Amino acid sequence: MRSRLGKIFLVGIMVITASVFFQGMVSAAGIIINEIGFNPDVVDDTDGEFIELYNAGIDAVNIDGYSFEGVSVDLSGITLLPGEFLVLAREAVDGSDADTDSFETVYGDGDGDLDEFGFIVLDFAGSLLNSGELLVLKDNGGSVVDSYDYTAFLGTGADGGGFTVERINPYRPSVNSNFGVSVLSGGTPGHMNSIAVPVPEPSTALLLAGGLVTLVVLGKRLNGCAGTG
Ligand SMILES: [Ca+2]
Ligand SMILES: [Ca+2]
Ligand SMILES: [Ca+2]
Ligand SMILES: [Ca+2]
Repeated sequence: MRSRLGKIFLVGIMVITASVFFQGMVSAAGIIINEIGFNPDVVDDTDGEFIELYNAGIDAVNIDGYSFEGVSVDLSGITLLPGEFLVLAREAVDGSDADTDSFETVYGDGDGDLDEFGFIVLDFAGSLLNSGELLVLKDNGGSVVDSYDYTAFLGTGADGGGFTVERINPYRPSVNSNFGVSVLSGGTPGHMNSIAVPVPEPSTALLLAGGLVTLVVLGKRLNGCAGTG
């Protein structure tokens, strides 16, 4: 028969194991792919496509040298503070193409500058394929920071219907079940997603505290039962 001390020790091991497991599920890097407008409705793809990045971590992240597979960006000198958004637009301000549309004319005031935005807007080179595409964000050492393939949203409202693909919980992994179609027309570039449910993962500290309380309560109960043989 296992002793009381043995039972307490076993529960303690289970709590610590659970803590380590859940800690592994917490987003480590902080910078995430948060929203994708791959097939806009009111403007051409060349004018309205965008990718939104978001710093979901607790530290500022210098993303100088970060790169994308799928599109080309220059993130020189860019640092994202916790809770800060960065929008990569296919055409931030109307440039040399024949029309007069751009990210700024759709989401801003159309005066040809980016002053009205409270977030950084940069151009990307390339395109977001309307047949689906894997986007991979890598740090300056080539390690994958985040990635997402939006192919699951072909044929939805985000595919030429005026909406975008939004991440639901910024603290959860970039899997299809954690993305959905925006409920706001045009999406929410530079702002909290319209379908966001930003619920942090349980931290190790909280789990350990809960585990210690469990141990104390269990220990008292076992001690209380000691006289019954
Ligand atoms: Ca244009
Ligand atoms: Ca402007
Ligand atoms: Ca497109
Ligand atoms: Ca957004």
